Amino acid sequence: MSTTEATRTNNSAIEDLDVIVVGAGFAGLYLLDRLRSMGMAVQVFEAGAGLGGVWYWNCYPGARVDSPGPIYQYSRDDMWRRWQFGELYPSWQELRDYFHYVDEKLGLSRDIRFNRRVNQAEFDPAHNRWIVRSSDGSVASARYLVLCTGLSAKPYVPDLPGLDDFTGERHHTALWPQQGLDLAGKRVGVIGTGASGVQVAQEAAGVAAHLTVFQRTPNLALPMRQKKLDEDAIRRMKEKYPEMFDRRTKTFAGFDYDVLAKSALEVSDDERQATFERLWEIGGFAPWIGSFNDILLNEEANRAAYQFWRDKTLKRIKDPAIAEILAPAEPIHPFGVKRPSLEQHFYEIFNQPNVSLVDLRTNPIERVTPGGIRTAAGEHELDILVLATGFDAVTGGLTSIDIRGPAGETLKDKWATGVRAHLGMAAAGFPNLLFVYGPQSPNGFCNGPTCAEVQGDWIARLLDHLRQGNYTRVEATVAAEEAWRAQVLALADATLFPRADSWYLGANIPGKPREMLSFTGGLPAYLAKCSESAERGYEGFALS
Ligand code: NA7
Repeated sequence: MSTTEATRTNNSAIEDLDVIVVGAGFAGLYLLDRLRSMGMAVQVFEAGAGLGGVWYWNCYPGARVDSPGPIYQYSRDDMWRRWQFGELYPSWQELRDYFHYVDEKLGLSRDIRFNRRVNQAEFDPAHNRWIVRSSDGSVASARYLVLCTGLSAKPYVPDLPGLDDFTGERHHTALWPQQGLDLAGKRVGVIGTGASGVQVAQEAAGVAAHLTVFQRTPNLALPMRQKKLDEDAIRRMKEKYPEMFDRRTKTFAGFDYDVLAKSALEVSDDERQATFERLWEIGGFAPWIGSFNDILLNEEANRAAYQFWRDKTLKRIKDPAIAEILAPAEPIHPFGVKRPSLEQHFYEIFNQPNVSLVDLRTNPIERVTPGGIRTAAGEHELDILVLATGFDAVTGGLTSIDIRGPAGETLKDKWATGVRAHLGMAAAGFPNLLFVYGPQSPNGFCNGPTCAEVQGDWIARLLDHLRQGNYTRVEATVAAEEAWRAQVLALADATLFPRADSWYLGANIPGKPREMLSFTGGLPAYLAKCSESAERGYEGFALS
């Protein structure tokens, strides 16, 4: 008898479901509602105590989404008609309110098991079902396992010497105390200047006795252009929502604007400058993925964008030495090949007397001490140490679950030398396992709710097709996933993305294979591939 059979035989309390969805963020909740309405027995298992996925975990001061609220929500008419965000870029608190609103409307919580972290999943080939074991001791079985763990489910804490010796409060931004932590009057240190570091630094600068920002790589941050949304503004915006939601699937990154159909090098200097200015005034990601079509492909075009960004940024920083660390004359990597953060007053904080910047390139951390951080230039005394050091992104949330296919191979082992995931949604050797925002899908280059809906719909249709045809097993083929991998990597090689050690490439994690983890061909091209497979009877998948 196999272990899975033994588990089924010995555990009479086992829950038998059609589908187990892991994660109660945008993707998991979308699928719960969609599959439930198809009459399937489905439950969501969620590690956190509440809804929202990243918006449950990331509750540090200043945490907010980098997409405008109107586009960062479900497109269903009955979900947005009566809901309104109060700010253009909603905070984590507002996003949690939104999730509660959706829950109230759709009654999702009754099928969600909170505080249940999935630790292990093993495929039982005799019954074509997954046996899923969780942190609360529960064992459940389901025909299909759909992982909606998101891009940022596994926080990364660097192995800094002495880290455990620190006697003050120390928190990773994604594991922030749910009850909050008062930074007022404290000496706060922030390691990392990605989106989380920028956001927490902006808040800390206003209240901390002293804030020390430890920067390894400058963030080429863009103006957020945050604003409050009043009733009138919302009413006007809502008139355009149907059109906006329709456009989401037709643009490169699932937004309501697209890359320009022009090269930065084919226009006059005046036109280029005027375009950069116009996009800068719009703010958000417009200067990044709404800009000329060769910014992320051509070095010269990219350098023009960098120069524009630098000129704008330098004007905001008083001390030229600090300005050179934050916006160096010679870029450390091309513009936009690490995800730019959206900032509100990040550069101005360095003009304040209570804020200092440490350039870790010239002055690296020697060790963390009980009272702070020691660099070659001396000790920085701290009460609170914030680790804004990012994530083992895209794959970390999936490979940290012990997922075993019928041959006993784990997903972690399979991907140890590089990801293979057909259409970014399924892997050969792991039948009946699907993932949303998976590696080699548009993930990091797609607005979250857009991706949740389009991939969720594709998965729902696949499961319906299997049910109609009385199939009990679906699995990506090796040939299909190898071809998909080759395509994803070739697309990325034609861009400037390989030029930075970003999480897009897994290059922020020591020892992780360095390869593009996202499909960079744009959402419309990706969706065309997904539809093509479905129309040809799920080409690239073996159904049995
Ligand atoms: P990011 O964007 O991965 O940023 C992590 C930051 O932490 C980045 O500045 C890193 O510097 C820094 N880091 C990581 N390890 C170290 C060590 N050992 N020493 C010093 N600094 C370090 O994560 P975020 O949480 O800010 O944002 C993640 C995504 O969430 C973001 O892209 C948005 O999609 C929202 P580095 O650049 O590697 O030199």
